[in-house]
Amino acid sequence: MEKELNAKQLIELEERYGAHNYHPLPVVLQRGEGVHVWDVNDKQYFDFLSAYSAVNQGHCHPRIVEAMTAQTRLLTLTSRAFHNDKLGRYEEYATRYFGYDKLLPMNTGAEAVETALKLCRKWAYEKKGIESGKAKIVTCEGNFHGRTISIVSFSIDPDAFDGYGPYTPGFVTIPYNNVEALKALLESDPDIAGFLVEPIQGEAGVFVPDEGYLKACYDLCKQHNVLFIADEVQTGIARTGRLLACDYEGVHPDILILGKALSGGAYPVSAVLSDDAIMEVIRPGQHGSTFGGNPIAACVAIVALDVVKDEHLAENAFRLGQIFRDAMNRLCEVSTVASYVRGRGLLNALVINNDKHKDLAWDICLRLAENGLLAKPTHTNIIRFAPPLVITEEQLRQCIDIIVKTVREFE
Ligand code: IF1
Repeated sequence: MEKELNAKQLIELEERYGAHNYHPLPVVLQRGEGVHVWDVNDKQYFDFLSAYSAVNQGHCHPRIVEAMTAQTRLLTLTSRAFHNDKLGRYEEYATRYFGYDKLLPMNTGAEAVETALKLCRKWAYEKKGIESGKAKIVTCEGNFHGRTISIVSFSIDPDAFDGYGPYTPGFVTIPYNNVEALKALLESDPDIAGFLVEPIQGEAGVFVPDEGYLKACYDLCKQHNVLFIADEVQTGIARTGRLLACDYEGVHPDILILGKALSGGAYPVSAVLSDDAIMEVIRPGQHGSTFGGNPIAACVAIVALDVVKDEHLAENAFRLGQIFRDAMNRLCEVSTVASYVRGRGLLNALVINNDKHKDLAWDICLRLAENGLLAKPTHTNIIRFAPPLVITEEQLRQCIDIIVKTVREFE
């Protein structure tokens, strides 16, 4: 039997033997179920981060765990050197679910973003006729699409790119939520192959663009034969109150990128979806990964998507998100600490006024943890609140009370 270690000792192990690429809250979790997680001292918390929107279906959803466990006992991995009896079923299910001809299975969100970039470039050379090596992909200031060298090459956040040069060329960055900037670029540069965008910028602090922004950009892309590529790794799978955040504007991306909650947080599963005219430019041996399309991922993703529909998670996120933002707006009206709230569905952020005390948001999150709710700041003064979408109205109202009570302690 392993020696019992307390929270402090477990944190010390990570400090001693683990790379210091994160600065976690001093909470050591050991169990999760639905909207709750428990630490090693058996203290219960409401999880308001959901592993950055990977656990939309709730921690350890029984149907997802069962599907994963059953397949794990049968066949875990064959590589794509051979077929397996689950991949085709998953590809059929997911392409019908989202309305595309084809799915390319990967594992992490960044891998799926990289796959979409490669697909876009290859399509540009083989179908649009851009000169080989000249394709450019437009990205937005404030973007977050993962941590690979090519992806951080188009980040504007020094924490993301500093020290990782030389950078991958072929990207043009324009302001987010600015249709005119995209219009001017597409009218002036014939070598633009694609436009990569988060329908809501999560990491930047839950920036919801103006109504009509996505549709206007999509229309411009159509006019200029440029691929509209939506990164819905964080905003997808019902998080924002619709199945996809693009659904709010009736936009059907040319390339759709999914990850995180595609597996309900049980297993790394990501995917790129597109139609034949685009997907066919990648032929055997031109892209892949060891784990991409493995039978566990296939089984988990089917059930994770089923749960979203069966448990009406998008509708729940839409309705409870409105209750949450109304409550936070009422708090902001009377608070000197909470400035304003923004978001859609159950992807929300509370902007903290940290003029007097730079680390106020961090201190509020520490106190929230003491009060039984886990959340973490992004960009110093923004606290993201994103519970699992299975949360009930009663639980949400309990959490609103915890947040209001905690913030008022700092007035
Ligand atoms: C971290 C936040 C960060 C993503 C979007 C692709 C990816 C992500 C829109 C890559 C990943 C994660 C990464 C994690 C923290 C979290 C995150 F935005 F969600 F808050 F970093 F900004 N597209 N986001 O949000 O997916 O490769 O991670 O599976 O890196 O600290 P991944």
